[in-house]
Amino acid sequence: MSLASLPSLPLFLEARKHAQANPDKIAVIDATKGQRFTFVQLLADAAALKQRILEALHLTETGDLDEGRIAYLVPNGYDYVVTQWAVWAAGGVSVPLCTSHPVQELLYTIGDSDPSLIILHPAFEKFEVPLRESSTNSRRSFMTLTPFTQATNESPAQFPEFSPFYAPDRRALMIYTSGTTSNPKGCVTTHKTITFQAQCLINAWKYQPSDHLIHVLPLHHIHGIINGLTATLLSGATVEMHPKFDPATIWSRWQNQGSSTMFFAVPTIYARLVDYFETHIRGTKQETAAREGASTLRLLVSGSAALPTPIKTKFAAITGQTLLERYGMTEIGMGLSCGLDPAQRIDGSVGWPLPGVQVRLTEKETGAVIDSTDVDGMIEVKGDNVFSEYWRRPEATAKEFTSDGWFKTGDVARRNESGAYFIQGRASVDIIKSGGYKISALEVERKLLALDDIQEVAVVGIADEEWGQRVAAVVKQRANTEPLELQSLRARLKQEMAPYKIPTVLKIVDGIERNAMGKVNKKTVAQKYWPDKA
Ligand code: MCA
Ligand code: AMP
Repeated sequence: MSLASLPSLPLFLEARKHAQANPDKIAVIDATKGQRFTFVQLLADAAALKQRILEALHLTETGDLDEGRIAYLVPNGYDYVVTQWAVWAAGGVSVPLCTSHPVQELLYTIGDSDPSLIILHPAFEKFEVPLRESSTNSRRSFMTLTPFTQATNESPAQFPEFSPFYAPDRRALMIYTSGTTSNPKGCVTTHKTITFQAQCLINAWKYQPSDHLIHVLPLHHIHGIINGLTATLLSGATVEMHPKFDPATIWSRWQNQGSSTMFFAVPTIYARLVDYFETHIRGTKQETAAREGASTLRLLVSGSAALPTPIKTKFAAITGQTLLERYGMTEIGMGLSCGLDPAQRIDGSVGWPLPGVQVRLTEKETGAVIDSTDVDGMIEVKGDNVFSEYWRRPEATAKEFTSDGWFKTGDVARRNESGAYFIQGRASVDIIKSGGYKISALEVERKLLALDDIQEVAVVGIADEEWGQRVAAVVKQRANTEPLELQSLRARLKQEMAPYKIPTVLKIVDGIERNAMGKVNKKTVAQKYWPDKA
């Protein structure tokens, strides 16, 4: 079998089917490159890069990474898709690195996932020296990616050969997620899980080959990878990839070119779209075209954090679109969703269990299953959508499952008579959701405590219209240190943490109250300093 063959994974087989039905069918539009890539070219480029990866790792004989991890730092766009598909084609586990992480955090993810190869896109050249050094020290291979370009009529892409499918329970993807412990954990899913997660959404939200997704989400989380990229390509639709979210670009795309049909985003993005419309579009010549363009989209989904009713209402008033809300988590993909039919979108609710996903509520203290309606309980989930393990953390994995195999999400919800779920928040105050990102308060505290001038700290999430929650730090400084200021503190932390984790609110105090056990009660702290936002 040729080294550049593709295993018969459902994703690749479907891509081939779509390409055979329509050889000109575009899989990816790369907004940064200004180029379009067919499904045929995507398969061919993935197969070629697979071969290069195997050669770089001297695996030409076996032709199989055998679940070896490949960490890659590639911007949102066609090169990202090819890299991810090539890793899967080579039988490896894909570890996408976060493009907004400073080097410290990249090195943490690399150290923890222990990849055999790091792939770096030239757009991140500034990281080459530290990442190369880390690979030399730990005998990892290092590769700089040669960006791909659109095939031409003179040298059209050719279908690669296909080889048999390896076992579907092979590990495929590792996404780093924060929990109630201070260090992010690698959440591992298999090909079977990924395919289920994507197919389940295709069935529920009826993705079609005629669909066209404008993709603006980061590609180191489920929302962007599964709902956005994988489900769209599995269904034979086109994904138009932008490097990041920019409200002006989205409004202009909706306004001028009616081709797009789907948009997936977090509530902060919808808040920004509303804001941009009010400040730059309302009352201008573009207003009618912008409203009409947005109103023709087939599907707009909001998730990753609670959607505030005022944002939902304002967006609907502008576009005539009722956002579809759904609930998910890195460990389960998507679990609950409102209906495709707008009549089945209940305000404040994330809907019903998706097909094939089992969801139940249990009592926090006893674990007893709750059958009644309108009672708060812990959400637990079971099904082929659920992850396999936290990488190299068997105890942490076991802790998150009940003895009868349900995954404990840590989210609190209640159900109404129709079985629709209403999220009430998280059981742990140490998990903050800001801009759709999950942040461990303990991780931020640990980074702050590492600074010389900080003696004590409590990090809490406080309510915020734009971000959902903001990361706020209550700090006691060491004696005889210069008064801390937010801006300079943020600047220092930029070396350590992704921008979204860095506190944007700072309160300097003389002491942080503790209980008899010496623990800080975060709820009391938040209420004391931000009574209307706690
Ligand atoms: C960035 N900034 C912030 C935050 N993030 N300030 C307060 N709170 C924040 N959370 C600041 C930066 O420090 C910077 O400030 C300025 O805002 C611009 O930073 P930038 O990184 O450019 O932010 P942005 O582009 O404005 O990003 C906003 C965003 C982004 C587009 C909403 O956060 C985003 O893409 N969020 C999506 C996250 C996501 O996909 N989550 C899914 C995971 P300065 O200039 O002063 O430095 S959850 C999931 O996958 C599950 C399965 C699910 O259910 O979906
Ligand atoms: P993550 O672990 O980063 O994937 O984030 C998952 C968490 O985001 C869930 O456990 C919820 O707390 C939250 N979440 C996801 N979707 C929603 C939603 N529609 N409404 C409220 N919270 C949500």
